[in-house]
Amino acid sequence: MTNGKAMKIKELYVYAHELPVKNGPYRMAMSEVWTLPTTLVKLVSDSGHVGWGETCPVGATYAEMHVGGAQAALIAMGEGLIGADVAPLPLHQRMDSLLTGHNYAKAAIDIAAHDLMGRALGVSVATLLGGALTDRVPSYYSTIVDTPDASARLAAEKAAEGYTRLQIKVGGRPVELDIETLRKVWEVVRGKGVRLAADGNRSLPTRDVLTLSRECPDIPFVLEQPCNTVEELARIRPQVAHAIYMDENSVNLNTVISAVGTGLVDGFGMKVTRIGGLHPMRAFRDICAARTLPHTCDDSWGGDIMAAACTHVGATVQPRLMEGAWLAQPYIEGHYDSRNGVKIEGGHIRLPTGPGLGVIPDDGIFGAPVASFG
Ligand code: 0XW
Ligand code: MG
Repeated sequence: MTNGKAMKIKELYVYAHELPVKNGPYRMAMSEVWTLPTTLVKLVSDSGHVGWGETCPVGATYAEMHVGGAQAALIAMGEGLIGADVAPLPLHQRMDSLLTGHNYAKAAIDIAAHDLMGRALGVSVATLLGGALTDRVPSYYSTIVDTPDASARLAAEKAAEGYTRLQIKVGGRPVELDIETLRKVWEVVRGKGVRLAADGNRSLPTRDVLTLSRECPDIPFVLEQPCNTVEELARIRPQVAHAIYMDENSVNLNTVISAVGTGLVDGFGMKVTRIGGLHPMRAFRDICAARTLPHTCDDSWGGDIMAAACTHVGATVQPRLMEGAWLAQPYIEGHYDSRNGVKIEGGHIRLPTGPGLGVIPDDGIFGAPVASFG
C-alpha cells in the first residue's frame, strides 16, 4: 500500500538483452533484421515496489530510434530521476527537464512507472489507463516483403488461425510485384472478414502509390505509411481512393494533432515507445476516439514487457477503433516470464491478469545491469 503518499524513484537499473529473430530475417522495404538488442529498465520506489519497462527499436533505420541512443538517453537521465515522483505527469515533467525529445527512451521509464504504480495499488495497467473494455485484445499479423505466392500462402494460414487483420509489407521493389502480391492475398482472404493494410514503411515514391491505388480499386486495403514524409502523404491524399494510415511519421502528440486536425489520415499505426510511453499513448487514444480514427497499439519490437504494455493499452481502446496490437512474440524464442509470458492465440492476446503489467521477468534473466542509479 502507498497510504496516499507520492512514491519516489529510489533505484533505477538499465539492462541490455538480445532478441534473435526466429526464422529470420524480418524484412521490410528498406531494411532487414536478424537480431534485435532490447533495453530493459527496472525501477524501485521508496515504498519498495518494483516496475519494469522496455524499448526495442527494430534496427537502426526503421525510424529515428537506435539502441545506443536509448541507452545513452537513459543514462543521461538516470541520476536526475532518483527522487522523482513515479506518477506520470510529474515523471514526464522531470524527464523533459532532463532531456528534450528521445521519446522512445523515456517510454521505457514511463512503462516501468505504470507497472510499479499498478503493482503498488494492486490494479492492472489497463485500469490505470482508464479501464479495460475487453480481456481479449486482437493482434494482427505482419508479413515480410516476399514473393506474391509466399505472401498469399502466409495470409491464408494466418486468416485461418483467427487473425482479423493482416499487414502486408510492400515496397523496395517494382510496384508491379506489390500489386500482384496484394491481388493474390486478396484472392485468398476475400470474404473471410480480414482487414488488410499495405505497409510501405516509408519506401514508395508517390508515383508508385498512385499506381498501386489505381490498379487495386477493388481491394479494400489501407495504405500504411506508404511514403517517407508528411508532405508526400499530403500530396497523394487527394489522389488515392484508399484510406491512408500514418505510422513512422507520427513521432509525437504534436504531429498526431496536426494529422488529425487537417484530416491528413484515416488512422494510425502507433508505437507505444515512439510516442513516449503509455501516458502519451492514452492521450493519443482519446484524440483518435474524438475523431473516430482507428489505430493500432504496438511497438516496433520487444519481449514480454513491451508485449504486455501494448496489450494493456490496447484493451482500453474502443473495440471498433482497435486495429490490433502487433507483438514480436511469434518471431521470438521463449519468454522473460516463464509463467505469465504474453502470447498470441487464435490471432488474439489474453490481457495479463495480476497487478501492473502482469508480467514479472524471471530472476537474473538479463544478467548484470549496464547502468544503475540510486
Ligand atoms: C509491423 N510492425 C509493427 C513491426 C515492425 O517493427 C514494423 C511495424 C510497422 O507497422 O511498421
Ligand atoms: Mg507500419
